[in-house]
Amino acid sequence: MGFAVTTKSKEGNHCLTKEQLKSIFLKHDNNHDNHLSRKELRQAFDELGAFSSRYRAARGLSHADADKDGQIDMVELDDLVNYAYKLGYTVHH
Ligand SMILES: [Ca+2]
Ligand SMILES: [Ca+2]
Repeated sequence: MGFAVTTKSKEGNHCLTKEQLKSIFLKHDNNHDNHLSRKELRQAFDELGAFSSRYRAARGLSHADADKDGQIDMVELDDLVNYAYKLGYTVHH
């Protein structure tokens, strides 16, 4: 992707848009089954620079996994994006 991301909001940084967050999550659907497993979520949060990607993946799952199958499908993804968006991940310019 070519840019560094951080969880800290500093002046001059721009929050990632929901579209950017979504594309980052989708990029980590490594087996292209249109579901994000806990492992794939962790990798996505790693890229976002989460302090604890394990914790964030667990929180994101419990927040967005409506049918409790342990994976985020393309409908649940919007909730996950909203969850991540509120955390305010930023991109350096
Ligand atoms: Ca997957
Ligand atoms: Ca689910």
